[in-house]
Amino acid sequence: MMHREMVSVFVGLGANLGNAQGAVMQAVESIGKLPNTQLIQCSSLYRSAPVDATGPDYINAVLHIESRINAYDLLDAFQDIENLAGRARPYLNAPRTLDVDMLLFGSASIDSLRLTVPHPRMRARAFVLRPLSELAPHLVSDVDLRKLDDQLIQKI
Ligand code: PH2
Ligand code: MG
Ligand code: MG
Repeated sequence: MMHREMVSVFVGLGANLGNAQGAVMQAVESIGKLPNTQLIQCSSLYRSAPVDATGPDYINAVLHIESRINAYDLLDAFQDIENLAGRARPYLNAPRTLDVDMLLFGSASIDSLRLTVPHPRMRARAFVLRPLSELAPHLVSDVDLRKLDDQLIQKI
């Protein structure tokens, strides 16, 4: 029988419209119900000022899962979850009810029209690196974190 290997995946969650905290928690629950997928750990929730964007403060978190789903099917599943949360895409970086981003898919480097992994902007964003450093301190250096000290973010 074909049996894909388990891959360690880090997922960025964000929301800044409606019940943002509820949407992030619902996303964790929905991702946990995906087939052939296990929740490993969710970071603390953070409140953060919008970066390269406008609108209300965000609720952000990072989720660690292990999954046998391939990267593109997982991306489809994340987009279904965003759509169920009422995600609209009126313009780039518009305020959103839910954003589910693939940050890391094992050690894979993927650069296609639909998907770029590692996430191209993750190292520039405190709302990704701070929660990621809780789950995987070996993936985030203090130097990386200190460079982002000017970004407003608070653990909640
Ligand atoms: N997501 C963006 C753009 N800016 N800023 C914060 N604080 N949190 C986000 O999740 C976020 C953002 C595009 O996805
Ligand atoms: Mg995003
Ligand atoms: Mg996104």
